Amino acid sequence: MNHKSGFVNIIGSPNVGKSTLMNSLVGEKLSIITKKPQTTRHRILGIINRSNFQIIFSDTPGMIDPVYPMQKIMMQYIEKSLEDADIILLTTEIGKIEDISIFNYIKKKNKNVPIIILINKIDKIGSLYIENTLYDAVNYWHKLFPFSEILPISALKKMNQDLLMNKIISLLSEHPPYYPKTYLSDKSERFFVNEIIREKIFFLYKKEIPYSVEVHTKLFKIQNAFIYILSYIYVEKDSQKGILIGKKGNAINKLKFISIKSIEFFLKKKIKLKFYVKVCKNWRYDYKILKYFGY
Ligand SMILES: Nc1nc2c(ncn2[C@@H]2O[C@H](COP(=O)(O)OP(=O)(O)OP(=O)(O)O)[C@@H](O)[C@H]2O)c(=O)[nH]1
Ligand SMILES: [Mg+2]
Repeated sequence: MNHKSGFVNIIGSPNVGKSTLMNSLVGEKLSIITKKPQTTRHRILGIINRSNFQIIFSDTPGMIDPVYPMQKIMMQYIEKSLEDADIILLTTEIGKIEDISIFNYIKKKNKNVPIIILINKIDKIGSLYIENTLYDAVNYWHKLFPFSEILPISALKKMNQDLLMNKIISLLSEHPPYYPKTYLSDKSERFFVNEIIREKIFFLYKKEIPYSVEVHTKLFKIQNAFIYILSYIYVEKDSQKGILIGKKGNAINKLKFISIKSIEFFLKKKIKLKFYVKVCKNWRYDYKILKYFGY
């Protein structure tokens, strides 16, 4: 057979660079990336297919103590990822003080699956003004996970990426591919459109707006040279609707402009994009609505 395959699940606190890492490993921009925490809300698969192996990476939301139903569902994705992993890439970032309870939880849940500790963002070391930063971090992680390999990386600058890939391949078991060899992800084009628009909302709007927004693409129709896309943008309050649209529609026009560029780049096709902004009160707290949104 000589074919390896397995699930390599990326887990860690918010904002440590999990999505950046998955995109970099897969070589495609599948997950959205922003400077703000709690960007990723779903489990997103990114698949590498080669003749002799298939690696199924999972990007997951950042681990937090969940407060409202959407966050509770996000944490269920992590729980599932801990359960079905063949390898766990436990990701942290240099200089970060982590919440130990999270790691005790991972240890408790882990069923003897190899954990590789990734200390990300080591490209920042020079600018952190902390002596022995990396040395201290490795020591710290070694005490917490004495049987785990620890690898300093930079997802952004692709530092130690080959080393990581070789390590992953060496740990994978022989298995036929789990997915057809042409698959890149488990998510639909509509999902990626929603995510790209959400990324632009994180980029353009401040404070609670990005966290109060959900994007739901209702129409995705290929016709002649174009894809016609209608996306609903849901906010939680009337006041947020006003902010999203902006004076004379300035803000939403800007959002549309930058969204079109990115969606066309992703789909490699010209699109016609239309937005509807709707108020959906407290959607983050309503399990029925969350289900409708695909959570
Ligand atoms: N300097 C540096 N920045 C990085 C690196 N990796 C990620 N970042 C930055 O860290 C921020 C968060 O990156 P993400 O990939 O969105 O982090 P995440 O862990 O997926 O975040 P959540 O989805 O919110 O849990 C972004 O501004 C990235 O550009 C790295 O290796 N070096
Ligand atoms: Mg992410």
